[in-house]
Amino acid sequence: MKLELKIEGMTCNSCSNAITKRLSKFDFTSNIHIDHEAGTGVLEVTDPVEDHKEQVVKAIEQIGYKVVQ
Ligand SMILES: [Cu+2]
Repeated sequence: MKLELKIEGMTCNSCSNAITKRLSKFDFTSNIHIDHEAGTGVLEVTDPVEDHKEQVVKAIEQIGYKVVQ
């Protein structure tokens, strides 16, 4: 399922790259597109979606960015 997140705190390419790299480590994510200019993150996660979404949000926040709904 496709997740669309609003992410605060990204200022440049290395921010979006850091998030992409972190989320790629999960085996349930794919097609990760993080855009620092738009402040968005779009990716696919497998079931169970709610659990995986929670892990994605937690991982983004652990590296210093904030997910707003
Ligand atoms: Cu940056």
